[in-house]
Amino acid sequence: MDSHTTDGGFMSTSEKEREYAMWRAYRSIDIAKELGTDLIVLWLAREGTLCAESKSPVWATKMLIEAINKMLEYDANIRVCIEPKPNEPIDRSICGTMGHVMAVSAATIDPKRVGRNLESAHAILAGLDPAHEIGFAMAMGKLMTVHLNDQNGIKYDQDKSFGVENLRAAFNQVKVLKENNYGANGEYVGLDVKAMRTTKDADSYKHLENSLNIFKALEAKVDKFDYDFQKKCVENRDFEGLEMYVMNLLMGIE
Ligand SMILES: [Mn+2]
Repeated sequence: MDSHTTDGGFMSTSEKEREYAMWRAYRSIDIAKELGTDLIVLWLAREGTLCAESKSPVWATKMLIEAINKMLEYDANIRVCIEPKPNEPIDRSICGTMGHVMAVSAATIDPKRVGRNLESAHAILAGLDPAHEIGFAMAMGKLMTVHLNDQNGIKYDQDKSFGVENLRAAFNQVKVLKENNYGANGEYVGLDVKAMRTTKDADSYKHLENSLNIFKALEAKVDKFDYDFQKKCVENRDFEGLEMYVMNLLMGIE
C-alpha cells in the first residue's frame, strides 16, 4: 500500500523506489535478527507487470537476483525464502512457481540460503498441484516453510480454509509432508487462511480451527493408508483400484 511501491519494489521502474525497497528489505533483516530468526519470507507482491510493455522481463529478473544478492550480503546468516505466485496483485509476475525459485536461487551468490515457501493456493493459481510442488521443493532441499490453504480454481487469491475445496489434493499435501518427515529439522507448517467476508466477529477464529482439524483428520487418514495395497495395485497396474481405495478412505467407507 506504500506509495513508494506502487510500481513494485526491487524491479520498480524508478531507481529511487528500488532504493526504498532495499532499505525496507534491510530493515526487515534487522527486525528478523531482533526476533531471533534467520528466515525471511519474500512475497514478491508487486514484482512483475500490470502493463506488459512497461518493463523488460529480462531486466526485471536480473533486478530480482541483484536484490536477493544484496540481502545475502547484508547479513551472512539470513535465509531468503521466496513465496512464488503467478499473479495478483500483479498481472504477470516474474517468479511464479517452484521452478522459477530454483532458477533464481541458482543464479544468486549463495544458493543454499535461497529457498521456497509453498502456498497451496499460489500453486493452484499457477495451474499446478500443491503436493507435487512440495515434493519437487523437498527433493531439491528447498522447502524452507509451508503455507497451507485452499483455492477454488484460477481466480483471485482466496486463502480458503485448508482442504475445503479439494480434499484429495489436501490429503496428498499432508501425505507428502508426512512421508518425508517434514518438520524433523525444525521446519514449520503454517496455515495461510482467511475468514470469509460474512464471518461474525465471534466466529473469527473458526477458519483456523477448521483448517487445523482438517489437517489432523487427514494426518489420521495418511496413517491409515495401506501401502501394501498400494504396492499391489501398482504391480498389477490397477490404478482404478488404487484411486477408488483413496476415495473410499477419504469418504470413510472401509
Ligand atoms: Mn502465504
